[in-house]
Amino acid sequence: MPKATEATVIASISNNSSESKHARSIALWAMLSMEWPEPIQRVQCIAESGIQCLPSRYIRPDDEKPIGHRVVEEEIPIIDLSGLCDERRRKTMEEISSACRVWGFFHVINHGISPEHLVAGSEVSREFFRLPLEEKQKHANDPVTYVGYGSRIGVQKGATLDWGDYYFHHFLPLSIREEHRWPSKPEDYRTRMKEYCEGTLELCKTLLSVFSENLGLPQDYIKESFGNDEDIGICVRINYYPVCPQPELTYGLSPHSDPGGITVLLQNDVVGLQVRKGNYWVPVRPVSNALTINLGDQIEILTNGIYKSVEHSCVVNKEKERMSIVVFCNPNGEKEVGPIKKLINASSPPRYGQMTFNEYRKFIRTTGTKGKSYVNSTKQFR
Ligand SMILES: O=C(O)CCC(=O)C(=O)O
Ligand SMILES: [Fe+2]
Repeated sequence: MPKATEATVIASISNNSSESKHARSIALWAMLSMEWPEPIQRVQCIAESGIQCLPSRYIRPDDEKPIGHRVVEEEIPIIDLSGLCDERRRKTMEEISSACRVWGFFHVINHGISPEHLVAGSEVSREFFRLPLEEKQKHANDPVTYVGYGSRIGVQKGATLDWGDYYFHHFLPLSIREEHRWPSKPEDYRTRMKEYCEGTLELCKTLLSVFSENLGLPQDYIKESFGNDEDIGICVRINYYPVCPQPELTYGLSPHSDPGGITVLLQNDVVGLQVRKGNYWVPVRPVSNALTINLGDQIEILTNGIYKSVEHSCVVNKEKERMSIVVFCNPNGEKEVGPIKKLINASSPPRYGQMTFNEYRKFIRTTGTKGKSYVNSTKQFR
């Protein structure tokens, strides 16, 4: 297999020929078989050492610093999902349709997951990051599967890093759940997280059927494009953003769109998430007992761009650590995803090519977060 360089990967994402797509695929594979390019340092350890100045590898270039963001205080929609079950159904469906088209981001309340399960999921996640370093290190992850305790996304040597640690693992399909790779402490982590994931799975199924109906498709259409009940993808990423001595110079998570289908976010009460709206950014303020939904690249591709994945980023702060539990609902990794045929016609030709989700997600796992560059690079121009 040819040896990939960072340059070949970067060059191939901005070129759209079929040879280049093939080259991109080979390059991404080759890079993924690598180790992390530099020794991993835990951001939590750096923060707890009491440093006053940010180490240079976390400082973004001037034109990428969050202080360059124009931030506008708007509210993303809050949608009461209990309305789907009574006479408000039509109105609620319309609210979801409008939120998907205008924002790609919305809060949901009365989403079916009890406040107790939200609290339990948050607590076990928080407790994991309170464990001694040696305990967390037992689960250190690698750049091939990403499963475990991690501190970077992407394997580009010398890349500017984000100010955050995370834990990533799968819930579905069962064949890749590998529960022994979930945190073993706190002791009730696995039970609590399973309950939380079961709840989010039901929520995602409901949303996928609403999206289908709103787009004039049979109710199960998008869900079945993700896989059947056993092989749909559900994975968890717990993000931990320690306090930061110079938050104006870095991100907890730099701008990106999520590569998958639907993202369900539970954040603690510290504001940090921002969503891009045109040329400005809107803070996503936590709403009590709500979950925040955002659309990922696979929904943009399946809907042929009718719904768009939306760029977002997280800023950090000097006083308070921030945490989020993110559940990603994705197409099964082996399933080819492309624009849904029923959404294509003469005036709306296919705008994206076909690719399996496993192949697609190699991009972010290789180059790290890069705005919406990958989904844009898969567009077919006619
Ligand atoms: O921490 C957050 O609020 C967002 C996290 C996120 O965007 C992600 O994990 O993809
Ligand atoms: Fe994200």
